[in-house]
Amino acid sequence: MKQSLTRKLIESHLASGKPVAGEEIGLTVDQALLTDTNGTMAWLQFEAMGFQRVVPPCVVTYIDHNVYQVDSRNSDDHRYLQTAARRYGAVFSKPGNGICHQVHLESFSVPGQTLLGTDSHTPLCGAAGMLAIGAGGLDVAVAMGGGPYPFTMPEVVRVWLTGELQPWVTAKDVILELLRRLSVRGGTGKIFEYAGPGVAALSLPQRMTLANMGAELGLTTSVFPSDAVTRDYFRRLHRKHAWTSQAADDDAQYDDRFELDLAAVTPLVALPGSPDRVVPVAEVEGTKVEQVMVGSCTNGSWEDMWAVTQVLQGRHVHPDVSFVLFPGSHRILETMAREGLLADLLASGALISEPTCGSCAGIGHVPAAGTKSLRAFNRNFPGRSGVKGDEVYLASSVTAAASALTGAITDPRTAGTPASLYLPESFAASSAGLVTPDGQGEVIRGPNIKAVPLGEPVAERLEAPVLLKLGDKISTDDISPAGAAVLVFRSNIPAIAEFCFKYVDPEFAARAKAAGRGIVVAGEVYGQGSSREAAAIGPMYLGVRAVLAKSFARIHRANLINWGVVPLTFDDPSAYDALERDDRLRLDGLRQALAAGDRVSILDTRRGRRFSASCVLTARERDILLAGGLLAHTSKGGP
Ligand code: MIC
Ligand code: SF4
Repeated sequence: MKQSLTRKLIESHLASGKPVAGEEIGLTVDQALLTDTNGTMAWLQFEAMGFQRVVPPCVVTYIDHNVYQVDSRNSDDHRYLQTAARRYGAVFSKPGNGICHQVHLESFSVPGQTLLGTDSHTPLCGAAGMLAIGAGGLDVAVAMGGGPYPFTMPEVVRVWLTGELQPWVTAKDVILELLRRLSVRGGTGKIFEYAGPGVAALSLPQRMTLANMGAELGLTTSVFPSDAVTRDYFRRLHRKHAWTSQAADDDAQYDDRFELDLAAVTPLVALPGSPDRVVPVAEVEGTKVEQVMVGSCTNGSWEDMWAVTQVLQGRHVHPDVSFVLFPGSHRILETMAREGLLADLLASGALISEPTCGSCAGIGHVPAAGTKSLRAFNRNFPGRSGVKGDEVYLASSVTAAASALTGAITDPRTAGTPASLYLPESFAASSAGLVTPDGQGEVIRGPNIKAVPLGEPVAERLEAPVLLKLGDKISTDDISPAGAAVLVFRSNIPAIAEFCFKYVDPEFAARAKAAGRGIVVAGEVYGQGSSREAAAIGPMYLGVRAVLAKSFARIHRANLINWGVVPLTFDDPSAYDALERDDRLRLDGLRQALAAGDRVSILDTRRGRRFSASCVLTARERDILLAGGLLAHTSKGGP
């Protein structure tokens, strides 16, 4: 059978199962990537499972989110991560060396290999012909110990690109166009494989933007061929040796396919609240913005920094605007210095940050209350910028730069004729930010590192109140917020649990603790967005034993199971309408039903109504869930 590239990558790494859409498969992991948010827990879990050394040939642990050492807590985590990496055999990427995805592509990506990361934007490396998937920390910890990564085989969709991008239109506009058409649910259970003549016209950073922000569509990942464009970029990165050609067979089979004409895409903007509230820039043109940011793992490439410089050169940032650039990596920042971009940017009044996630995760540059921020980032879930009621618009880096000059959202096509892309011959840079391990030293746990809690085995019968009733599209940012004050507690579950649903309902943590056991009710795609495990462990720690939703996002559902929280789906979505906060639900025979694969019967004791919900589990998931999560399961002798 003629094969898609995705299928080739999966079949060459298949550890178990049949790669049939909807069936669980296990994938051998060649590379793993950890951050300083989910990564700390992943290392603690790796240790708790008794592993002595990482098995995959390439494991890299990054300090990129919680970089600022405003007090000793982040530094505690950094020291733990650095000493654990050294001891157990992982490369350590120092604070300020760059955002994990950008650095990983530049320094470690290998076309044809698999990558598992603790971060939802791990698919960025799919731009270089890898199969790169984001997962919860526990799944990555198991993979670091040599275990395969279990997941449901997605449908493989061919996205056939034709045409070429028009001047001032970028890959960011293309992914916004896909979000406009398909919504944040549109990629659920799917992998997008890009193909067609339009791919050859996309630079590697443009492919990175598309692969990266496929996470916002809910895709398992995105895959690009590794071709002459990839090879040329690898040469400039001095990594020609790592390049191989990766391509689908002609006439390969796909589960679905659609076409997109790049020439028809225009500059777009996502309105505050969700990356899929997309409109043409003309609809919001003139909206005053007080803050403009360019960077993140979506728009922190050389190409973004260069394009912004072209727009700003010889002009000044508007007096009412704070304009900040976050280069994606130290290598890019160093190249910007060598190639003379920095002087022009500084002269125009731009602020240059260290290469970190920075304000993308709500760390620093929090907008003033009641003001608008325009960001060439990837997410604008409510409150993510660090302030309740924020108004964050998403756009391309050139739309952002044009708007920084005027102080209002501006169509970049007003900026004249763009220069054609300049790529430096060499992205040579110092490798001082990457520390290779020697298997030595003690692992140091400072006072901010707390023990990993264990889940409880699922009870035969659960009786508990509805602690919260939520609507559709609840993101992990809603469940466990981003922001400096919260992220600092990523290795301290008792402390981070206090922030659960803080912006949605500040009384949630107190109410959950008082109830002892609780259930959360929600609508569609519960847990979309970040892979953050704290959004499963925090509620579990507060006593949440089940989430009853219309549907779940992939990574969050896996995280709930890994921590022993039952993800139940309404059999009849109209049962959702009848439920209210504080209803008391009784789930008789819950354990029995999960074990037998039966529907779960639920009695709303306050109203005397009965309805049913399902939790379709693979045998592996069922064993883990019933045991109270993966750690509880492994400590009982499970895999
Ligand atoms: C995000 O963009 O939301 C984060 C912060 O990078 C998260 C990771 C985390 O919360 O640890 C993600 O995307 O998975
Ligand atoms: Fe960092 Fe933002 Fe990318 Fe998450 S989305 S990895 S916070 S830059």
